[in-house]
Amino acid sequence: MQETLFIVKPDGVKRGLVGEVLRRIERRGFKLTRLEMRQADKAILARHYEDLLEKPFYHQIERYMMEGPLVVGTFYGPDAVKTWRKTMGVTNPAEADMGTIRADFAMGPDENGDMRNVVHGSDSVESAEREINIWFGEG
Ligand code: DAT
Ligand code: MG
Repeated sequence: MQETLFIVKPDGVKRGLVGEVLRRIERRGFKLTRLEMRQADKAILARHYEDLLEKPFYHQIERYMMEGPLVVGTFYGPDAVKTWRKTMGVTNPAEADMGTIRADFAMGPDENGDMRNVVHGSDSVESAEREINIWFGEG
């Protein structure tokens, strides 16, 4: 069993896709363990996306992820991390396989270059542990 962290990003919340995302988690048989609506700030994003801080597009990630409330949660089940990454599709929705969340509900970078891809998922068991601690840990 594994636990992973997912986020319905601000575009997903704004577009009413929270239920759709939760449906895909639950109907697969995964068990939700945490669920919260939050407003991200620069500090939590800097921890969450610490690997991307030096990227030229980091300011776009900040703007996108802070433009409204997001929904962050965790679920567990067999191979949860990899299965969720497959369910989301690859980072750029324009390149994601049909049937994935990112392909079904997004179209790729917008006119500002923001990669509006609706959802997040931890990319490894280690990242999941790290991210769960960032969003739901003590400090
Ligand atoms: P993923 O979310 O698939 O794990 P990532 O960790 O490489 O992808 O990047 C995190 C987020 O940063 C991604 O969901 C959207 C944004 N992003 C990635 N590459 C980008 C780019 N070239 N331009 C703008 N935003 C980008
Ligand atoms: Mg990532």
